[in-house]
Amino acid sequence: MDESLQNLANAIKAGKRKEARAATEEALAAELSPQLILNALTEGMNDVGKRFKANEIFVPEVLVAARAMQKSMDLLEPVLIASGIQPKHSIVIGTVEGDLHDIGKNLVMMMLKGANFKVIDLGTNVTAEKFAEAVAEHKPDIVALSALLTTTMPSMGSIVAHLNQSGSGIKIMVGGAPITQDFATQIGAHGYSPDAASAVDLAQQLCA
Ligand code: B1M
Repeated sequence: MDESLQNLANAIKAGKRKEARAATEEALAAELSPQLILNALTEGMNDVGKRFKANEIFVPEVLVAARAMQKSMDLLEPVLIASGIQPKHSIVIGTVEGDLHDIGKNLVMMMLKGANFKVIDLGTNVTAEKFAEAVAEHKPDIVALSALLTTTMPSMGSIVAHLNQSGSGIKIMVGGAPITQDFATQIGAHGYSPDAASAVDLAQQLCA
């Protein structure tokens, strides 16, 4: 691997924003293919995801890695668009109606971006109608719902029911601290993941 790409992957793994930016600038100045740069970025975030799953690192480290990834992505995104390299899959994500917690949802979003998903973020307190409108507008592969409160779990159930009844056939994945696989199955979601790294694996499985 080119030295600047190795530096980029390492900077993301270590959560070093300035280094990630500098390595991306270096790789772009050397006219390396945007796809190769994206691969280095993804490799960095994959490693972060694996270590997070293995409890070797924790939320703060993942957040700093995600920020370093974003610094690189800010420079890379226009080049990727100009060169016609598009993410293969897209996801609409949001925290369900009544719920304002978004730290976990944002972490999931950053990991998905790091795995080259196009992510449309609807924010927090998102109603079933807003999710359905976003599905009609963006035609994503997946809708991802986050809930952090036991009191908003019923809201998650209603949104899944609404989307399943809409006839769009959209795949739905759910997560958040009070959510379990049993609950996900019970409300008719297509997948559940306990953390941000597993959310990427699940999204990839649902798109396969
Ligand atoms: Co709130 N809050 N909060 N809160 N808050 C909790 C969740 C709570 C457990 C605290 C407690 O009592 N111990 C409790 C819920 C209890 C319950 O329901 N059983 C609680 C409460 C009660 C409340 C209020 C009702 C308090 C009040 O006003 N009386 C209120 C509700 C507001 C509302 O939403 N309507 C409230 C408000 C807030 C703040 C606004 C102050 C703030 C949120 C700020 C923000 O998000 N921008 C806040 C916070 C920060 C927390 C705690 C402390 C931390 C949550 C967090 O960000 N964790 C939390 C207690 C705790 O967890 N220690 C608490 C870090 C984050 C990375 O983890 O979100 O679990 P998490 O995400 C993980 C996984 O769950 C998973 O991946 C992430 C990373 O691995 N995941 C997904 C999440 N979404 C996923 C989606 C997926 C897949 C995986 O696929 C789609």
